[in-house]
Amino acid sequence: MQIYWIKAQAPRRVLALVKHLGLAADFIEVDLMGGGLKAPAYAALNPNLKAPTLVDGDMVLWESSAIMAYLCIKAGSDMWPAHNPAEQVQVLQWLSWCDHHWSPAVGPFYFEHVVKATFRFAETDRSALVGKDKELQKLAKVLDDHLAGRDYLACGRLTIADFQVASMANYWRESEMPFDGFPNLTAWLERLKQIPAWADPWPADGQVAA
Ligand SMILES: N[C@@H](CCC(=O)N[C@@H](CS)C(=O)NCC(=O)O)C(=O)O
Repeated sequence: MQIYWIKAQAPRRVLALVKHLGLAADFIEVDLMGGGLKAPAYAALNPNLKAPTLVDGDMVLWESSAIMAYLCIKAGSDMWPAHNPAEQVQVLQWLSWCDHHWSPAVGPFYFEHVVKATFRFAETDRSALVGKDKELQKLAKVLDDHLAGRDYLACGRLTIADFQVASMANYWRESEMPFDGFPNLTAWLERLKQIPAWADPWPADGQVAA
């Protein structure tokens, strides 16, 4: 099994899960700044020209949530409750909420402070974030209220919903995300950081895509 990745939040979910589940994989880093996502060989795997991508024999899969579900099925992990429809819809609810609401709100903060610094292509521009606090705080309240009295988002245990929703917000302090008034949300983010694979998901060694 091969996982193509760059040092960014969507691959982070997948890399953390592979490590957490103890699955064997070859990790292939794609050179984002060198145009690796647009290289014909990579584009043939992932026509979105994004990472992550999983290749497992004949199976080629993109979208981190789908890849995470695949990995759980492969490992027999209930972090994706493949055999429990009532639980599955709980997880789906958060995966969908993340992609359609949370990511667009949290993404600009993550992009300005983390993506630009990681790939060193521009300076943080705080003016791009003016006025974006309001929507982010509206959604942060949804999370914070839900997490009152709960350790995890769904099913009363760690699931792929936690990795999906936490991936950009993990960097909330350095990204200056306005979460100070949301103690359940920040406690959950800190709780996840106690999971070794979540705290350090990046492969220690691996290949670079040709
Ligand atoms: N919805 C996709 C998002 C994929 C995505 O946007 N990946 C980003 C990294 S977080 C990427 O490849 N960005 C490079 C680019 O857009 O050039 C998923 O969850 O896998």
